[in-house]
Amino acid sequence: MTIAAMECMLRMYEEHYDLEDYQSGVPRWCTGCGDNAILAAVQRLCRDENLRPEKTVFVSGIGCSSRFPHYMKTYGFHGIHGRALPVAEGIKMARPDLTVFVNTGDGDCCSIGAAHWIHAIRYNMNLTVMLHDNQIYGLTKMQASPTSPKGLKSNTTPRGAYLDALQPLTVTLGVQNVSFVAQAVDWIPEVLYDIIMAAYRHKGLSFIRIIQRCPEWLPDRFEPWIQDPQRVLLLNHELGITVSPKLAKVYKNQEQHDPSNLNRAREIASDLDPIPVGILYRNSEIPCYEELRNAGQLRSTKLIQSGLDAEFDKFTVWPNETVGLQPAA
Ligand SMILES: Cc1ncc(C[n+]2csc(CCOP(=O)(O)OP(=O)(O)O)c2C)c(N)n1
Ligand code: SF4
Ligand SMILES: [Mg+2]
Repeated sequence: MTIAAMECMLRMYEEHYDLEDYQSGVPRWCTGCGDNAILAAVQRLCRDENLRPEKTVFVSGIGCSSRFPHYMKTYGFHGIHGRALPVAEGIKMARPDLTVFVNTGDGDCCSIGAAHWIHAIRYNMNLTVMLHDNQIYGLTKMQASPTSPKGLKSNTTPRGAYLDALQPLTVTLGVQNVSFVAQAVDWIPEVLYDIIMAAYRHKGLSFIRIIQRCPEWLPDRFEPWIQDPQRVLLLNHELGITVSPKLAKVYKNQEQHDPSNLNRAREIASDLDPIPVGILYRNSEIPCYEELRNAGQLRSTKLIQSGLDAEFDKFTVWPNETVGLQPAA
């Protein structure tokens, strides 16, 4: 074998990643927490797409779900409550060559971070956003979130939540420049994986609302839907996701939904029961903000270096030239 062939084989070997190459630490989530299923699907995706760990970033806010970057052996930023999206946008703006994922909770995204969420949809940067929606503040021990169902008793709503829940899908589908909206549930891992994969491959901001179980604070919340597959509406389409025949036998309630149909997507999103699962909307024609601003140009190493030098030089205390050097005594 020639040296060139050996080098080529070595590179192929080095550039092949296994699941362990993306796994970091032991997740501290509760047993049965839906975040575990989301993590498993994402690690599988990274392995299957052979994502280079040093070119991949996970950004989160604060919450149980926002611990996500700790469990990925990639770059990560466990950020500030509600600010996952602007941090991710900053990263993508400076380094459009990186693959950037965002993990955010229903409190993080739809409460304190709601303004960032709306503007991120409009900016349509090439990010994969996973909303871990357990309909409760998990980390801080059971306060109502905007997506908590009406009547839910929690530590902040002891008489039951007064308002109808905010619907993340209808909100997202109403924003200018929306380009990808999907819904998944943590208890159908095959579809969860397919949806995250489709979102990752979409160019533009892909928003996935993942209905996520929190057995600690809302133990039976989704049990009626888990026990009755008829209460899940699978969106099956060649332009969306196609479900396996095995799964189709269990989840018989299906709709052939063309994800380019925005009006139908909005109607589907408004029907809460059965829970729609699949890709509601996809439009690859919407321009990404980072391309409009950077015109696809990566900043050169030299440019980055000179920018950093300029920043550091701001704090330099220069010797007073008028004093000059005193001759040694
Ligand atoms: C500025 C600020 N306000 C409030 C908090 C307290 N806090 C931490 S996590 C959290 C809510 C988390 O809920 P969610 O985003 O739904 O995540 P989950 O824990 O359910 O995954 C709150 C209110 C904080 N850390 N920072
Ligand atoms: S409190 Fe709920 S959301 Fe947090 S780790 Fe436990 S089950 Fe998951
Ligand atoms: Mg939550």
